[in-house]
Amino acid sequence: MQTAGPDPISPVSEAEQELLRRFDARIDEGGFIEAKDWMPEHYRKTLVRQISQHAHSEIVGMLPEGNWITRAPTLKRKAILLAKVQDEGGHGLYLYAAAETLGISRDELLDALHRGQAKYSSIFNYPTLSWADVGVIGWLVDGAAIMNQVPLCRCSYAPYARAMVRICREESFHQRQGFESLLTMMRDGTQAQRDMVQHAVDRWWWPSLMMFGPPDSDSTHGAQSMRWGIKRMSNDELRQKFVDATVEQARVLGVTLPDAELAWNAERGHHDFGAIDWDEFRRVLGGDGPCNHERLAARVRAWEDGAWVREAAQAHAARHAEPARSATESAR
Ligand code: BYC
Repeated sequence: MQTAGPDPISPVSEAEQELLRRFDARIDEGGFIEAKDWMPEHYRKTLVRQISQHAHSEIVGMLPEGNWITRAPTLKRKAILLAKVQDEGGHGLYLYAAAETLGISRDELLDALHRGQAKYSSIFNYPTLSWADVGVIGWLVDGAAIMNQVPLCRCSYAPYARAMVRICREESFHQRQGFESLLTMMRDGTQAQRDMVQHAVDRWWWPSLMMFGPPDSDSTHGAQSMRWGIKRMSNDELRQKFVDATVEQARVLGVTLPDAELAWNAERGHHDFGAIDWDEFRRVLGGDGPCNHERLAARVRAWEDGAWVREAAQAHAARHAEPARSATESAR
Protein backbone atom coordinates (compact mmCIF):
# COMPACT_ATOMS: atom_id res chain seq x y z
CA MET A 1 0.00 0.00 0.00
CA GLN A 2 1.54 3.32 -1.03
CA THR A 3 0.33 6.59 0.39
CA ALA A 4 1.45 10.15 -0.15
CA GLY A 5 3.52 9.66 2.99
CA PRO A 6 4.48 12.30 5.51
CA ASP A 7 5.52 15.79 4.57
CA PRO A 8 9.34 15.43 4.32
CA ILE A 9 9.90 18.81 6.04
CA SER A 10 7.85 18.20 9.19
CA PRO A 11 9.09 15.44 11.49
CA VAL A 12 6.49 12.75 12.12
CA SER A 13 6.20 11.31 15.59
CA GLU A 14 6.12 7.59 16.25
CA ALA A 15 2.53 7.93 17.38
CA GLU A 16 1.62 9.46 14.02
CA GLN A 17 3.47 6.74 12.15
CA GLU A 18 1.47 4.16 14.08
CA LEU A 19 -1.78 5.96 13.15
CA LEU A 20 -0.71 5.98 9.50
CA ARG A 21 0.07 2.24 9.64
CA ARG A 22 -3.38 1.53 11.06
CA PHE A 23 -5.04 3.76 8.46
CA ASP A 24 -3.17 2.00 5.61
CA ALA A 25 -4.09 -1.42 7.00
CA ARG A 26 -7.78 -0.45 7.18
CA ILE A 27 -7.69 0.78 3.56
CA ASP A 28 -5.84 -2.35 2.42
CA GLU A 29 -8.47 -4.64 3.88
CA GLY A 30 -11.22 -2.66 2.11
CA GLY A 31 -12.51 -1.07 5.32
CA PHE A 32 -14.20 2.30 5.76
CA ILE A 33 -12.98 5.49 7.40
CA GLU A 34 -15.46 7.44 9.54
CA ALA A 35 -15.34 11.19 10.24
CA LYS A 36 -14.06 10.66 13.81
CA ASP A 37 -11.19 8.38 12.65
CA TRP A 38 -7.63 9.63 12.20
CA MET A 39 -6.73 10.19 8.52
CA PRO A 40 -3.71 11.64 6.68
CA GLU A 41 -4.09 15.31 5.80
CA HIS A 42 -3.68 14.59 2.06
CA TYR A 43 -6.55 12.05 2.18
CA ARG A 44 -8.76 14.64 3.92
CA LYS A 45 -7.90 17.37 1.39
CA THR A 46 -8.49 15.04 -1.56
CA LEU A 47 -11.94 14.22 -0.23
CA VAL A 48 -12.83 17.86 0.45
CA ARG A 49 -11.80 18.66 -3.14
CA GLN A 50 -13.75 15.84 -4.77
CA ILE A 51 -16.88 15.99 -2.59
CA SER A 52 -17.15 19.77 -2.84
CA GLN A 53 -16.67 19.72 -6.63
CA HIS A 54 -19.37 17.07 -6.74
CA ALA A 55 -21.72 19.17 -4.57
CA HIS A 56 -21.12 22.26 -6.73
CA SER A 57 -21.85 20.17 -9.85
CA GLU A 58 -25.22 19.18 -8.44
CA ILE A 59 -26.36 22.73 -7.73
CA VAL A 60 -24.90 24.25 -10.91
CA GLY A 61 -26.43 21.27 -12.72
CA MET A 62 -29.89 22.50 -11.69
CA LEU A 63 -29.51 25.51 -14.01
CA PRO A 64 -29.49 24.08 -17.57
CA GLU A 65 -32.62 21.98 -16.97
CA GLY A 66 -34.21 24.59 -14.71
CA ASN A 67 -34.35 26.81 -17.81
CA TRP A 68 -37.01 24.50 -19.24
CA ILE A 69 -39.38 24.17 -16.26
CA THR A 70 -41.66 26.97 -17.52
CA ARG A 71 -41.55 25.60 -21.07
CA ALA A 72 -42.15 21.87 -20.48
CA PRO A 73 -44.61 20.62 -23.11
CA THR A 74 -47.11 18.92 -20.76
CA LEU A 75 -48.11 18.99 -17.09
CA LYS A 76 -46.68 15.48 -16.64
CA ARG A 77 -43.28 16.45 -18.09
CA LYS A 78 -43.24 19.61 -15.99
CA ALA A 79 -43.94 17.67 -12.76
CA ILE A 80 -41.18 15.16 -13.59
CA LEU A 81 -38.69 17.93 -14.40
CA LEU A 82 -39.52 19.86 -11.22
CA ALA A 83 -38.96 16.71 -9.14
CA LYS A 84 -35.67 16.00 -10.90
CA VAL A 85 -34.28 19.51 -10.45
CA GLN A 86 -35.30 19.46 -6.77
CA ASP A 87 -33.52 16.11 -6.37
CA GLU A 88 -30.30 17.67 -7.72
CA GLY A 89 -30.58 20.42 -5.08
CA GLY A 90 -31.04 17.70 -2.44
CA HIS A 91 -27.94 15.85 -3.71
CA GLY A 92 -25.96 19.07 -3.31
CA LEU A 93 -27.13 19.31 0.31
CA TYR A 94 -26.19 15.68 1.18
CA LEU A 95 -22.78 16.26 -0.37
CA TYR A 96 -22.08 19.60 1.35
CA ALA A 97 -23.02 17.87 4.62
CA ALA A 98 -20.59 15.00 3.81
CA ALA A 99 -17.82 17.55 3.08
CA GLU A 100 -18.57 19.36 6.37
CA THR A 101 -17.73 16.17 8.30
CA LEU A 102 -14.13 16.77 7.12
CA GLY A 103 -13.87 20.03 9.04
CA ILE A 104 -14.73 22.63 6.42
CA SER A 105 -17.82 24.83 6.48
CA ARG A 106 -20.44 25.11 3.79
CA ASP A 107 -19.86 28.89 3.69
CA GLU A 108 -16.17 28.35 2.87
CA LEU A 109 -17.04 25.90 0.08
CA LEU A 110 -19.66 28.18 -1.45
CA ASP A 111 -17.36 31.16 -1.17
CA ALA A 112 -14.74 29.30 -3.25
CA LEU A 113 -17.41 28.53 -5.87
CA HIS A 114 -18.61 32.13 -6.00
CA ARG A 115 -15.08 33.48 -6.34
CA GLY A 116 -14.56 31.16 -9.34
CA GLN A 117 -11.89 29.17 -7.48
CA ALA A 118 -13.75 25.85 -7.20
CA LYS A 119 -14.45 23.47 -10.05
CA TYR A 120 -17.77 21.92 -11.01
CA SER A 121 -18.46 19.43 -13.80
CA SER A 122 -17.53 20.72 -17.27
CA ILE A 123 -20.83 19.42 -18.67
CA PHE A 124 -22.92 22.18 -17.09
CA ASN A 125 -21.18 24.87 -19.13
CA TYR A 126 -23.10 23.86 -22.26
CA PRO A 127 -26.48 25.40 -23.19
CA THR A 128 -29.87 23.65 -23.34
CA LEU A 129 -31.15 24.83 -26.72
CA SER A 130 -34.31 22.73 -27.12
CA TRP A 131 -36.70 20.55 -25.13
CA ALA A 132 -34.86 17.48 -26.46
CA ASP A 133 -31.78 18.64 -24.51
CA VAL A 134 -33.68 17.95 -21.28
CA GLY A 135 -34.26 14.32 -22.35
CA VAL A 136 -30.67 13.95 -23.52
CA ILE A 137 -29.31 15.31 -20.21
CA GLY A 138 -31.35 12.65 -18.39
CA TRP A 139 -30.22 9.89 -20.73
CA LEU A 140 -26.54 10.75 -21.30
CA VAL A 141 -25.52 13.13 -18.50
CA ASP A 142 -27.32 11.30 -15.69
CA GLY A 143 -26.31 8.01 -17.37
CA ALA A 144 -22.64 9.04 -17.22
CA ALA A 145 -23.11 10.29 -13.67
CA ILE A 146 -24.52 6.93 -12.54
CA MET A 147 -21.67 5.04 -14.18
CA ASN A 148 -19.21 7.22 -12.25
CA GLN A 149 -21.17 7.29 -9.00
CA VAL A 150 -22.12 3.64 -8.43
CA PRO A 151 -18.48 2.74 -7.55
CA LEU A 152 -18.45 5.78 -5.22
CA CYS A 153 -21.04 3.96 -3.06
CA ARG A 154 -18.01 1.84 -2.00
CA CYS A 155 -15.74 4.85 -1.44
CA SER A 156 -13.47 4.32 1.57
CA TYR A 157 -14.80 7.49 3.25
CA ALA A 158 -18.06 6.25 4.76
CA PRO A 159 -20.06 9.53 4.96
CA TYR A 160 -19.49 10.09 1.20
CA ALA A 161 -20.31 6.44 0.40
CA ARG A 162 -23.59 6.66 2.37
CA ALA A 163 -24.62 9.86 0.59
CA MET A 164 -23.88 8.21 -2.77
CA VAL A 165 -26.22 5.26 -2.11
CA ARG A 166 -29.19 7.60 -1.85
CA ILE A 167 -28.06 9.77 -4.74
CA CYS A 168 -27.62 6.79 -7.08
CA ARG A 169 -31.17 5.58 -6.45
CA GLU A 170 -32.50 8.98 -7.49
CA GLU A 171 -30.14 9.28 -10.46
CA SER A 172 -31.46 6.06 -11.96
CA PHE A 173 -34.96 7.57 -12.03
CA HIS A 174 -33.43 10.64 -13.72
CA GLN A 175 -31.77 8.54 -16.40
CA ARG A 176 -34.92 6.55 -17.11
CA GLN A 177 -37.19 9.57 -17.35
CA GLY A 178 -34.78 11.09 -19.90
CA PHE A 179 -34.65 7.93 -21.98
CA GLU A 180 -38.45 7.56 -21.87
CA SER A 181 -38.98 11.18 -22.92
CA LEU A 182 -36.66 10.70 -25.92
CA LEU A 183 -38.28 7.37 -26.82
CA THR A 184 -41.68 9.08 -26.91
CA MET A 185 -40.36 11.75 -29.28
CA MET A 186 -38.57 9.22 -31.49
CA ARG A 187 -41.49 6.76 -31.71
CA ASP A 188 -44.59 8.97 -31.59
CA GLY A 189 -43.17 12.35 -32.61
CA THR A 190 -42.96 14.24 -35.89
CA GLN A 191 -39.88 14.25 -38.13
CA ALA A 192 -39.05 17.70 -36.73
CA GLN A 193 -39.07 16.25 -33.19
CA ARG A 194 -36.88 13.32 -34.22
CA ASP A 195 -34.43 15.77 -35.82
CA MET A 196 -34.45 17.83 -32.62
CA VAL A 197 -33.48 14.72 -30.61
CA GLN A 198 -30.68 13.82 -33.02
CA HIS A 199 -29.36 17.39 -32.95
CA ALA A 200 -29.30 17.30 -29.13
CA VAL A 201 -27.47 13.93 -29.12
CA ASP A 202 -24.90 15.39 -31.56
CA ARG A 203 -24.18 18.27 -29.17
CA TRP A 204 -24.12 16.34 -25.83
CA TRP A 205 -22.29 13.13 -26.77
CA TRP A 206 -18.68 14.37 -26.62
CA PRO A 207 -19.13 16.62 -23.55
CA SER A 208 -20.70 13.58 -21.79
CA LEU A 209 -17.54 11.54 -22.44
CA MET A 210 -15.49 14.41 -20.97
CA MET A 211 -17.43 14.15 -17.69
CA PHE A 212 -15.25 11.16 -16.71
CA GLY A 213 -12.20 13.42 -16.55
CA PRO A 214 -8.86 13.43 -18.39
CA PRO A 215 -7.32 10.19 -19.70
CA ASP A 216 -5.68 8.10 -16.96
CA SER A 217 -2.25 9.09 -18.29
CA ASP A 218 -3.05 12.79 -17.53
CA SER A 219 -5.11 12.31 -14.35
CA THR A 220 -3.45 14.21 -11.50
CA HIS A 221 -5.23 12.53 -8.60
CA GLY A 222 -6.47 9.26 -10.13
CA ALA A 223 -3.72 6.84 -9.06
CA GLN A 224 -3.57 8.08 -5.44
CA SER A 225 -7.37 8.15 -5.14
CA MET A 226 -7.52 4.57 -6.42
CA ARG A 227 -4.90 3.48 -3.87
CA TRP A 228 -6.92 5.08 -1.09
CA GLY A 229 -10.15 3.47 -2.28
CA ILE A 230 -11.76 6.88 -2.89
CA LYS A 231 -12.15 6.00 -6.57
CA ARG A 232 -12.71 2.32 -7.33
CA MET A 233 -12.41 2.58 -11.11
CA SER A 234 -10.27 4.86 -13.27
CA ASN A 235 -11.54 7.65 -15.55
CA ASP A 236 -10.83 5.60 -18.73
CA GLU A 237 -12.39 2.40 -17.37
CA LEU A 238 -15.62 4.21 -16.52
CA ARG A 239 -15.69 6.06 -19.85
CA GLN A 240 -15.35 2.74 -21.69
CA LYS A 241 -18.14 1.15 -19.64
CA PHE A 242 -20.39 4.11 -20.45
CA VAL A 243 -19.70 3.89 -24.20
CA ASP A 244 -20.36 0.14 -24.20
CA ALA A 245 -23.67 0.54 -22.34
CA THR A 246 -24.88 3.50 -24.40
CA VAL A 247 -24.42 2.07 -27.90
CA GLU A 248 -27.28 -0.41 -27.49
CA GLN A 249 -29.54 2.24 -25.92
CA ALA A 250 -28.91 4.53 -28.91
CA ARG A 251 -29.93 1.69 -31.23
CA VAL A 252 -33.22 1.21 -29.33
CA LEU A 253 -33.89 4.95 -29.51
CA GLY A 254 -33.03 5.09 -33.21
CA VAL A 255 -30.43 7.86 -32.88
CA THR A 256 -26.89 7.94 -34.26
CA LEU A 257 -23.97 8.64 -31.92
CA PRO A 258 -21.82 11.28 -33.69
CA ASP A 259 -18.62 9.26 -33.98
CA ALA A 260 -17.61 7.66 -37.28
CA GLU A 261 -14.97 5.58 -35.47
CA LEU A 262 -17.38 3.99 -33.01
CA ALA A 263 -17.20 0.23 -33.66
CA TRP A 264 -17.27 -3.06 -31.76
CA ASN A 265 -13.80 -4.49 -31.24
CA ALA A 266 -14.22 -8.25 -30.71
CA GLU A 267 -10.61 -8.67 -29.63
CA ARG A 268 -10.92 -6.15 -26.78
CA GLY A 269 -14.54 -7.04 -26.03
CA HIS A 270 -15.33 -3.30 -26.06
CA HIS A 271 -16.32 -0.56 -28.46
CA ASP A 272 -13.53 1.53 -29.97
CA PHE A 273 -14.34 5.21 -30.18
CA GLY A 274 -12.84 8.36 -31.72
CA ALA A 275 -10.48 10.89 -30.15
CA ILE A 276 -11.91 13.27 -27.56
CA ASP A 277 -11.14 16.96 -28.05
CA TRP A 278 -9.11 17.53 -24.86
CA ASP A 279 -8.35 21.11 -25.92
CA GLU A 280 -12.06 21.86 -25.67
CA PHE A 281 -12.16 20.16 -22.23
CA ARG A 282 -9.26 22.31 -20.97
CA ARG A 283 -10.88 25.46 -22.39
CA VAL A 284 -14.15 24.73 -20.57
CA LEU A 285 -12.29 23.96 -17.30
CA GLY A 286 -10.34 27.17 -17.74
CA GLY A 287 -13.58 29.20 -17.72
CA ASP A 288 -14.04 29.64 -21.45
CA GLY A 289 -16.93 27.27 -22.18
CA PRO A 290 -20.16 28.50 -23.80
CA CYS A 291 -21.96 29.18 -20.48
CA ASN A 292 -19.30 29.46 -17.73
CA HIS A 293 -19.99 33.15 -17.02
CA GLU A 294 -23.77 32.71 -17.11
CA ARG A 295 -23.70 29.72 -14.72
CA LEU A 296 -21.46 31.36 -12.14
CA ALA A 297 -23.40 34.64 -12.31
CA ALA A 298 -26.67 32.72 -11.70
CA ARG A 299 -25.21 31.02 -8.59
CA VAL A 300 -23.85 34.31 -7.20
CA ARG A 301 -27.22 36.01 -7.83
CA ALA A 302 -29.08 33.17 -6.06
CA TRP A 303 -26.71 33.48 -3.07
CA GLU A 304 -27.20 37.26 -2.86
CA ASP A 305 -30.98 37.04 -3.33
CA GLY A 306 -31.13 34.44 -0.54
CA ALA A 307 -29.33 36.65 2.03
CA TRP A 308 -32.61 37.62 3.74
CA VAL A 309 -33.58 33.96 4.17
CA ARG A 310 -30.27 33.15 5.88
CA GLU A 311 -30.58 36.23 8.12
CA ALA A 312 -34.18 35.35 9.05
CA ALA A 313 -33.21 31.73 9.83
CA GLN A 314 -30.34 32.91 12.04
CA ALA A 315 -32.59 35.41 13.88
CA HIS A 316 -35.18 32.66 14.39
CA ALA A 317 -32.55 30.22 15.71
CA ALA A 318 -31.13 32.89 18.05
CA ARG A 319 -34.60 33.71 19.42
CA HIS A 320 -35.30 30.03 20.09
CA ALA A 321 -31.90 29.53 21.73
CA GLU A 322 -32.63 32.50 24.07
CA PRO A 323 -35.22 30.89 26.47
CA ALA A 324 -33.11 27.72 26.71
CA ARG A 325 -30.06 29.80 27.68
CA SER A 326 -31.94 31.90 30.25
CA ALA A 327 -33.48 28.73 31.75
CA THR A 328 -30.00 27.22 32.19
CA GLU A 329 -28.67 30.44 33.69
CA SER A 330 -31.55 30.83 36.20
CA ALA A 331 -31.18 27.18 37.27
CA ARG A 332 -27.54 27.83 38.32
N1 BYC B 1 -15.27 18.69 -15.08
O1 BYC B 1 -6.96 14.05 -11.57
P1 BYC B 1 -8.32 14.03 -12.16
C1 BYC B 1 -24.80 15.15 -11.83
C2 BYC B 1 -10.66 18.11 -12.91
S1 BYC B 1 -23.42 15.99 -11.24
C3 BYC B 1 -14.55 19.57 -14.31
O2 BYC B 1 -8.70 12.86 -12.99
P2 BYC B 1 -10.19 13.23 -10.07
C4 BYC B 1 -25.95 15.89 -12.31
C5 BYC B 1 -10.37 17.47 -11.56
O3 BYC B 1 -11.26 17.94 -10.58
C6 BYC B 1 -22.22 14.72 -11.06
N2 BYC B 1 -13.34 19.26 -13.77
O4 BYC B 1 -9.37 14.28 -10.97
C7 BYC B 1 -26.32 17.08 -11.72
C8 BYC B 1 -8.94 17.89 -11.36
O5 BYC B 1 -8.88 19.29 -11.02
P3 BYC B 1 -8.26 19.84 -9.61
C9 BYC B 1 -20.81 15.18 -11.08
C10 BYC B 1 -12.88 18.03 -14.00
O6 BYC B 1 -10.84 13.99 -8.99
C11 BYC B 1 -27.38 17.83 -12.24
C12 BYC B 1 -8.37 17.79 -12.76
O7 BYC B 1 -9.46 17.94 -13.64
N3 BYC B 1 -20.05 14.01 -10.68
O8 BYC B 1 -24.77 13.98 -11.82
O9 BYC B 1 -9.33 12.06 -9.68
C13 BYC B 1 -28.09 17.37 -13.37
C14 BYC B 1 -7.65 16.49 -13.02
O10 BYC B 1 -8.56 15.36 -13.02
C15 BYC B 1 -13.58 17.08 -14.75
C16 BYC B 1 -19.00 14.06 -9.87
O11 BYC B 1 -18.59 15.10 -9.43
C17 BYC B 1 -14.82 17.44 -15.30
N4 BYC B 1 -15.55 16.61 -16.07
O12 BYC B 1 -11.30 12.64 -11.09
C18 BYC B 1 -27.72 16.16 -13.94
C19 BYC B 1 -18.43 12.73 -9.48
N5 BYC B 1 -12.85 15.93 -14.79
O13 BYC B 1 -9.24 19.42 -8.53
C20 BYC B 1 -26.68 15.40 -13.41
C21 BYC B 1 -17.38 12.79 -8.42
C22 BYC B 1 -11.72 16.18 -14.09
O14 BYC B 1 -6.93 19.22 -9.43
N6 BYC B 1 -16.08 13.14 -8.94
N7 BYC B 1 -11.74 17.43 -13.63
O15 BYC B 1 -8.24 21.34 -9.77
C23 BYC B 1 -15.23 12.25 -9.50
O16 BYC B 1 -15.53 11.08 -9.66
C24 BYC B 1 -13.86 12.74 -9.89
O17 BYC B 1 -13.59 13.95 -9.20
C25 BYC B 1 -13.69 12.96 -11.43
C26 BYC B 1 -12.26 13.51 -11.67
C27 BYC B 1 -13.85 11.65 -12.16
C28 BYC B 1 -14.67 13.99 -11.96
